[in-house]
Amino acid sequence: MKLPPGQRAVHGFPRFGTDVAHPPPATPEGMTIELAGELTRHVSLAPAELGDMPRREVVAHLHCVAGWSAVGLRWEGVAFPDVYGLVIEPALAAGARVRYVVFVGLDGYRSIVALEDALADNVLLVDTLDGQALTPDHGAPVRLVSPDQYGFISTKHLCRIELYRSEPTGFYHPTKSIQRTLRTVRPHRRARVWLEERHRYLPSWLVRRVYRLLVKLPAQPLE
Ligand SMILES: Nc1nc2c(c(=O)[nH]1)N[C@H]1C(S)=C(S)[C@@H](COP(=O)(O)O)O[C@H]1N2
Ligand SMILES: [Mo]
Repeated sequence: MKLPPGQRAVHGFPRFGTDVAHPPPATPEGMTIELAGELTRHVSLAPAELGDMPRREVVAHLHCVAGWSAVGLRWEGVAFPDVYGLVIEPALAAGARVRYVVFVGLDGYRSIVALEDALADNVLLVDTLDGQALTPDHGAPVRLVSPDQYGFISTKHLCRIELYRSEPTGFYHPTKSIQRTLRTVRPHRRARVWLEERHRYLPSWLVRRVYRLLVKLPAQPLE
């Protein structure tokens, strides 16, 4: 199995978000995914509505920037380009030039994604993993999955999608101490796994070593 540079496959699919120290957030009754920014009207998407949209299946690995990969995950949901075309574009302000999309989770996590990456055809809003409803551990009720980018892009427990013209300055993590670290060791703007775009200013060979020292693999390596 060929993995992107510096990645090791592990057995199974451990929960390995930056949220691993906390229980996953409960889904509020009647929760919807709110859309915001650059829009002319209020738009939201209920998780159940994904069932009525064109469905897609993508089999992919999930690559955490810390160097491990969960392999062969069968995600199902709606392609983000379809959500964009069917739900977002019709509500965009005239002349709106969206260049970044922010995906916010119920735990306050935010990932910042260049529009061109969000519109790749294997990027999905996922509600089903390996044929079962997404579990709380892996992002219930709906998460983003962007297989060609590091896992930190793939926001779990998605509750809000924000559209911006220029790169937003917000940070990824709700926890202050992690925010401080990320202000120095900025996540890469594109985060493409095959190009090993881990962090913005640090060389990947260094980041790789630091992660290997600091972050224990969450499961046994496959090989
Ligand atoms: N809401 C939310 N989404 C998140 C995170 C998080 O802490 N909160 N962590 C990210 C990171 S760093 C990774 S590697 C993946 C891991 O997905 P998993 O927890 O389903 O294994 O989720 C991403 N999405
Ligand atoms: Mo991660």
